[in-house]
Amino acid sequence: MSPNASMTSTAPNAPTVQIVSTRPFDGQRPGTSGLRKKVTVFQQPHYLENFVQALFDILPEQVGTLAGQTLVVGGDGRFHNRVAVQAILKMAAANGVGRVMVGRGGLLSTPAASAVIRRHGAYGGIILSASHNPGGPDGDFGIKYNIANGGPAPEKITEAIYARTRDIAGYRTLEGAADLDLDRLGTTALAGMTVEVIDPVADYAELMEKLFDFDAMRAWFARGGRMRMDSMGAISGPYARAVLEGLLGAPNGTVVNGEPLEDFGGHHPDPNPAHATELIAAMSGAGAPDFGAASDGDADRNMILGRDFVVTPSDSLALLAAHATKVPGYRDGLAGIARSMPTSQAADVVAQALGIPAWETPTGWKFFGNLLDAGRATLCGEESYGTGSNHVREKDGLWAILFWLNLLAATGESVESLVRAHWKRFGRHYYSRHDWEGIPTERADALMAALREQLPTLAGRRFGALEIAQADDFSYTDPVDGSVSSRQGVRLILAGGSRVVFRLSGTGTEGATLRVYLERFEPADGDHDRPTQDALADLIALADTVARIRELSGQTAPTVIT
Ligand code: VG1
Ligand code: CO
Repeated sequence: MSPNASMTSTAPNAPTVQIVSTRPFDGQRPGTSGLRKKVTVFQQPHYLENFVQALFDILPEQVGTLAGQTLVVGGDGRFHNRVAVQAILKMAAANGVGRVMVGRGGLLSTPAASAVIRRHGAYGGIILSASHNPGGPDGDFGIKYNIANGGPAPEKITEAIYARTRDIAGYRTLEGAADLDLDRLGTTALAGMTVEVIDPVADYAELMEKLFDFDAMRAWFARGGRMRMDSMGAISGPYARAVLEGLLGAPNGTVVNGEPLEDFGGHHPDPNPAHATELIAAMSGAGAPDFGAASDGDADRNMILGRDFVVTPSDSLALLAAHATKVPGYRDGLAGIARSMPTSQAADVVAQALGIPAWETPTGWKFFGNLLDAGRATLCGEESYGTGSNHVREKDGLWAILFWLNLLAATGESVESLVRAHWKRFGRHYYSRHDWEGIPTERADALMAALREQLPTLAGRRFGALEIAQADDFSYTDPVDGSVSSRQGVRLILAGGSRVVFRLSGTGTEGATLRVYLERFEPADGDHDRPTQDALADLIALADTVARIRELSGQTAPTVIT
């Protein structure tokens, strides 16, 4: 396919708008969080451009005219980030965008992009990231669109983009425009559009200062509190250094792997016990720091650790909610707590104690936007190491880490003692997720189909001491706009409240990943000291019996257990 250019403007020596003819690519449907593919897929001529033009084409009808509006653009700095940013800038100018605010070097963490969109009243933003997926020339790349509230576009918009990618025939870009220098702060013009290169950290750091007690956290470090923040070679590095080592006076070296690298140093920038092994090792033993934390490729995920102690994300959400009023930004209490369906019910127990609503949404941050905008929820969380609040419309890794640090400083407690006290008060939700990665797509689809077929017959069935009370495919009706999202995961709810949930990942780029979520409640006066996999053993066996995972996947064990 050769670009067939036609000039629509002819000023000499100035960039001119060019319409490049193109043909649709298959498979440009955004998943849980935008369009994610191998870098090599994005490197095909016109691939990124088609998707971006589809976005620009549908926005006027879905949201309102783009002409003269401000867009925010930035990414997590992975391989292909710079190329993509330059292409998007030219396309934005050719599509009549008034101004683009872009982070220096083309960088913006996902939560910082959300903060910038909100603070500057932008029309929306384009975020370049494949988040926790590996990077580099053979790794993954991704693109997603966020709306004016700073949050991921709802399904109505992502589906409209996808529909447009199916019949796209051309895209608008500039001919004769040199790449812009994105490494210097300041304002330049690009064919009538203003490009403002902004400090990617400034707005975000100011927002954190408004929410947390920086004096108390400074005092915690001054008293000798020791922390290790592992940025995993990704974009949280500059943010964490500026806030922790800069504003809070933590010793230099508190942030490790703090230089954002195009390939994350070859690591998988996914902060969980399976991938953050270096941090787990550093946090074990008597000489370990008091507080450990990590964040993912685009800095929206968080992992929290104490000395020899790892906090489960579902517990983290519940604990932050229970202690929220100790933190300045949440002093007046919470309007509600929202969690994705597979996330444990620990947060619901806290919501009940606080007398506030507990919301259960499908997987993916886009489903929290309406609840936050409507003031019905203040804190949100997912089991996948994502926690956030109404301060932005994305999950926010460093925010969650600062929230914990603020609690350590305010209470003088350790991470472990806070969690153990939480279990003593509310009970413990033993929780684990088993991922079966790289299943051939047809096999994974067949497994889910077989599971769905059984649903009508499962309620009332017994498996040893376990009895299935309810079995369904989760469907969500948004309480604010009434939109319905169905087939969001198969749930087996057992008598007594234990759960097993099955769904296929919507962020992978190779084959299919089956996620099996396992949860069992142990009351406040029960045994909170069992190894998690032991405590869940009967549920793990039940999951395999009902879904025939080994048989239908062709694999003998999960590839990742968190
Ligand atoms: C995963 C997680 C989900 C999260 C999504 C994006 O999606 O399970 O909770 O919202 O990633 O997070 P899936 O469809 O693969 O299960 V990120 O930090 O990758 O933007
Ligand atoms: Co992420």
